[in-house]
Amino acid sequence: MTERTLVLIKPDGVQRLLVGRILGRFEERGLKLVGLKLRQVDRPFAEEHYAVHRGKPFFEGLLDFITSGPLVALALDGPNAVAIVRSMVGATRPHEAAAGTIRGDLAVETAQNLVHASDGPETATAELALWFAPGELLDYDREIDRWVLAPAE
Ligand code: 3AN
Repeated sequence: MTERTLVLIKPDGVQRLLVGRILGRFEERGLKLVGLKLRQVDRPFAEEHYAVHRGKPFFEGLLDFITSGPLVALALDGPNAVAIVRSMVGATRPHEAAAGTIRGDLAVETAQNLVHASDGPETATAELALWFAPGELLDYDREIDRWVLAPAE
C-alpha cells in the first residue's frame, strides 16, 4: 500500500553535513521524494510537533535541540513507507540501533540521533499536515518506477 511519511533531518544532521547522505539513503531505497524544505522552527511549532512528549523529563531539552538551527523536512512516498523508513532510521537510542541503520551507523547519543520519522500511518498524516501545506506535496511519476514498484493492479 502506498503511504507517505515525514522525516526530519534534525539540526545535528545539518550541522554535521549529513543531509545529502541521509536523503540519499531514502532515494536509493526507492522511496519517492514528494516534499522537501529547509526550515528553522520556533518553540510553539516544536511543541506542537512533539506534543506527545509534553511532560517527559527530556521535553524541554528536545525543544531546545530541535529549535537550535535549521533542519530539513522530507515527505517520502512508497509502499509501506512508514515502516520502511522506521526500519532504516533504527532504534531511538543509538547504542540499540542496528548497524546499517542511520542511527546505528552515524549517531551515538539519544538526543543527537539525527532523524525523526513518523511512527505510524496516522501520525504520518498528522505530521505531514503540520509540516507541509497541501500544495507543497507533489504527485508525479518517475521513469524508474517500473523497476522499483510492482505494477498497479
Ligand atoms: P523516535 O524518534 O525514535 O520515534 P521518540 O518519539 O520516543 O523516539 O522520542 C522523540 C525524540 O526525543 C527522540 N528522537 C530523541 O531525540 C528524544 N528523546 C527520546 N528519549 C530521550 C531521552 N531519554 N533523552 C533525551 N532525548 C530523548
